[in-house]
Amino acid sequence: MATPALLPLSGRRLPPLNLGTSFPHHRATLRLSEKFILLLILSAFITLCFGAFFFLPDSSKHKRFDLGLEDVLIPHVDTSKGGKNLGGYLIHGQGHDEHRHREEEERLRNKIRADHEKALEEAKEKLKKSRDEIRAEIQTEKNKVAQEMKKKDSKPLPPVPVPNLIGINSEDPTDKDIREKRDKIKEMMKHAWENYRQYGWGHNELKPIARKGHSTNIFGNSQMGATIVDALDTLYIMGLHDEFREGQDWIDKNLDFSVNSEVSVFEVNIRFIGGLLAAYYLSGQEVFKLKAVQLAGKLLPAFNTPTGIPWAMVNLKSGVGRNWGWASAGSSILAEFGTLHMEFVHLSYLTGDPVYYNKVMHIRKLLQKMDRPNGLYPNYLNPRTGRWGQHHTSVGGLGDSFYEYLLKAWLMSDKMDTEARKMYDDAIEAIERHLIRKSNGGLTYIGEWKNGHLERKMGHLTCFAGGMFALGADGSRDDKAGHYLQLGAEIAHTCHESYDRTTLKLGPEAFKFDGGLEAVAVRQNEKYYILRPEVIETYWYMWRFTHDPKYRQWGWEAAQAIDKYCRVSGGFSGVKDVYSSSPAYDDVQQSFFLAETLKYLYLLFSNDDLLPLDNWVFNTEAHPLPVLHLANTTLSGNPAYR
Ligand code: DMJ
Repeated sequence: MATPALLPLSGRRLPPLNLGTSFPHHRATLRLSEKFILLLILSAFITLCFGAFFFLPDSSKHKRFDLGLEDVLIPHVDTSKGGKNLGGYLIHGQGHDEHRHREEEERLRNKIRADHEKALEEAKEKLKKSRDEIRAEIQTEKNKVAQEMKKKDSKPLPPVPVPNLIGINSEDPTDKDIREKRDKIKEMMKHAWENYRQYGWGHNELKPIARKGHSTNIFGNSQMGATIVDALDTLYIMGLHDEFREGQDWIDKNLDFSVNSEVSVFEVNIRFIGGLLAAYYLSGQEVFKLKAVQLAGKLLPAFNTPTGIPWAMVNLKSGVGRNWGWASAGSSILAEFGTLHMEFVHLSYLTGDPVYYNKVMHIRKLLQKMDRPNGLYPNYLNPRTGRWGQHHTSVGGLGDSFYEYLLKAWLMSDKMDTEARKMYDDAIEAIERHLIRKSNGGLTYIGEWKNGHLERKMGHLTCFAGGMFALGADGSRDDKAGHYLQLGAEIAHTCHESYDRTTLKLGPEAFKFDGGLEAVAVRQNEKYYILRPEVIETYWYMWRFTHDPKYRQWGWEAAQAIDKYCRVSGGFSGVKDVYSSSPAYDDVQQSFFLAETLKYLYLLFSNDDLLPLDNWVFNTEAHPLPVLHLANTTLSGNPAYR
């Protein structure tokens, strides 16, 4: 018989019983019954071996307990019994006595038993509770987790020197007529806000006729209270402090950016981050700064493209980005990726984190290196290849605020960022050469460069440029301040004409200078007015720089027309045809109506010391941000950078 040491532990490894080949000389001598008995003994032996194997103690289990469970790690300093001392704990195994081992196992078993019994008791208790009680408990747990997360997110940000905040409050205008006009604008703001609060609270915008919430694809499917955030600073400067606090309270309790929603990076930046930052600077309430920083973190994944030019849209939850389907072969848009600078520089300033600043400076450096056809920036840029898309150039939609932000980057840095100023000067020289023309009737207009020729059409959006030229006049190259102020005045005049030549005295979305037509819309789908601010914005800048009373008069005409034709009992609505005496409503109260249109009107009838332009720079959504003294392309205003 083989010795136990040679026995296989598994039947598979037993050599096949080959009586014929291994033992040939015995074959003849063994009878059938003897063979049978031998077989019987062998199989009994194999069975015994199997049994012995299964009854052996499972050493692997002991090993696991010894190394893995703290329960059997006993504080010990005496290694004399052969155990290893690991930081004051004795690991069992080598040389440990049997008795102690069994005690340990017993103790463990008892513990497991006790744990099971406890869990069983708890489950029984749970079952005794009603559904509602269980639900309430789950909710309490959820709230606890949410609170913890909130605490984590609400870490105070590093302190930075507060910029010079001048002109947050101002005296009432002494002129009674002006005071009354200003009060009327304030009343319009109240009407817009109260109806939004009543019918659209928490939604992005309001449908003033249907009296319910409204949203568009720029906000994805989110309900992020765009109107609340966009309106905050207007409420503040109008002295509507109760309304401001309502908004603050909603933001504090409800504004959550961890939503599975695909939003426009540009729109969220100018309306939300711009709005929150302005509210923070005006009111000093930390919650706005924290929310702005949280939201900015959600936008950062949009910059993960091969070139660092951000996607137009990003999913706030997953961070996945993409571009608009309609934009020239998957391109990003100049006015979108080029309108992040002001807000992102402020974010870096306030947080001491250069990440935001680096993102926008990277965009600037990339644009600086690129060839520009005729010195013009095309509206489309492919974020994968870094090449321009279609060669369309516009100072209106798709291009507009890129130019605005070059100028404002310089102003915002207390005129230290001369690189931005140079880019602005170069750009507007090319624009003047190639896009600005005078009509036969003597109206100065800004056309669009499309497919190798100038389209003689100007958008309502382009009208902001009058204010931009005036704002950039001081500090212009070759001291052409007078020239640019004049250009601003001419654009303001043209845009006023586009209002004055309509039935409602409200401007169309786009107007032509072609075939005998001057400053009027031709196509039906260009005749609408959606409560846009650009013309009134230009009036306000021109008023601040010239104090020519015609700008207040033009602003008042526009305010009256809005109140007459856009006001409904549930708020304010856009109109579909400014040439019709009974126009249909579009049933949308845009958030920029509260952020911009009413703010610029209010400022037009306020004293100049309310948000003076030497100390404040308005982002493209009219959110005022203070001037920061920043050395050229550095953040030296923040000690974190010194
Ligand atoms: C606003 O959201 C901003 O002014 C943006 O720059 C373009 N225009 C809309 C309002 O018309």
